[in-house]
Amino acid sequence: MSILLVNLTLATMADGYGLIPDGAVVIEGDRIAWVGPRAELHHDLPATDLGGRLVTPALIDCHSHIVFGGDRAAEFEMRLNGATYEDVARAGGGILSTVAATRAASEDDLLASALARADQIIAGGAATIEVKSGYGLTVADELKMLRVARRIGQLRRVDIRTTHLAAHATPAEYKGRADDYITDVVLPSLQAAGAEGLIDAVDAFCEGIAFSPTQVERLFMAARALGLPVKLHAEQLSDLKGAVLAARFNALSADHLEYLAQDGVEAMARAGTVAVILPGAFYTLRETRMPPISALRAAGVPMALATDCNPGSSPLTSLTLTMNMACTLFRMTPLEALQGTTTHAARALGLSDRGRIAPGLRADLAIWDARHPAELSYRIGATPLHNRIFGGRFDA
Ligand code: DI6
Ligand code: FE
Repeated sequence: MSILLVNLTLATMADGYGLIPDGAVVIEGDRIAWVGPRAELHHDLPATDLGGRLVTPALIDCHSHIVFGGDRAAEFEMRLNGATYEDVARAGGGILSTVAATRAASEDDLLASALARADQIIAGGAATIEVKSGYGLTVADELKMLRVARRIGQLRRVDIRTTHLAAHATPAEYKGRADDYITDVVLPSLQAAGAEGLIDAVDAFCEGIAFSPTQVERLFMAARALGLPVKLHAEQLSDLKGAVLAARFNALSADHLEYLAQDGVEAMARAGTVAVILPGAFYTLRETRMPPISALRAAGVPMALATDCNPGSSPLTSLTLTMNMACTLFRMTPLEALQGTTTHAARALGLSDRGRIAPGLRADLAIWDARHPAELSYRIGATPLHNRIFGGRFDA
């Protein structure tokens, strides 16, 4: 089946926005077959007229935790009454309350709540969502989360990439024994999930309240032995040199990075590790330390943006709001913001078949009620999506 799209402004994301004002796109099957100015196209297919709308690559949410049980509205209220994120975590709340709710939930219940979140991200123009485990913290419950994540991709028109994040927190039964937790749960769940083909990458939370660089290194060695790429929650609350460690393992990405220092920036630049910037967590935690955007820009580190959708630090399901926050809070440009949710997000997932509009790539496109890509970052709280093409087919 072939489709010809005309009367549109294209942002191909080749070399900046790669704008083509009166563009055309030919799709064959689930791939893009031709892209360019309408005037250069000689094709006798019936054309679909997009009314002058903007067409970009479909967005990519390259860092999310959308599978979890319960919610944390009560914690939100606690923090507004003065508790810090660490206070909440040390009081057995925080991540661990979500762990209890996730363990108690059936696969079907987890799926239902995750689908609602996925639907919101998709309705904002996404066609690829990365989903992490990390709220089960037993072998069985981590596998349960990963299976639920994979089922989202079977039930919805979205490509799901799954990441093993058993090294997210130490569960109560291993309090003070994080090394034993890694031995008993993190490494065995990695082996089991790898054997079931349930994971595309391996992640950890490297932080004072989570895992040390030495502990993360054990995990990364195991990932390497399985041939799985790594990524890391690094320098979110302090500078433990997680990004330097991640770069040493050629990580796809290091994420958060508010406390990243120059040595980390340089290590990431050398390794080609993407910086995943998560303004939703910065905003929710009322963080004041900004990720070093200018230093990352100067060093040529590609910057991606993601929702980090999770019940504690970023209950956010809009990628365009994420882009707006990155511009307003971090002074990223609208071009950087769109690269961050397309080209660079694809790279943060190790995917070279999407994130741009070019022949041979997946035909995953977002059609917007907008004329210029800056509008996507400029509007606050709008969902300017008009339609989506996923795998070469329109949503509606
Ligand atoms: N950093 C975060 O901000 C989230 N996880 C992480 O490693 C928080 C997860 C949660 O609070 O549930
Ligand atoms: Fe996260």
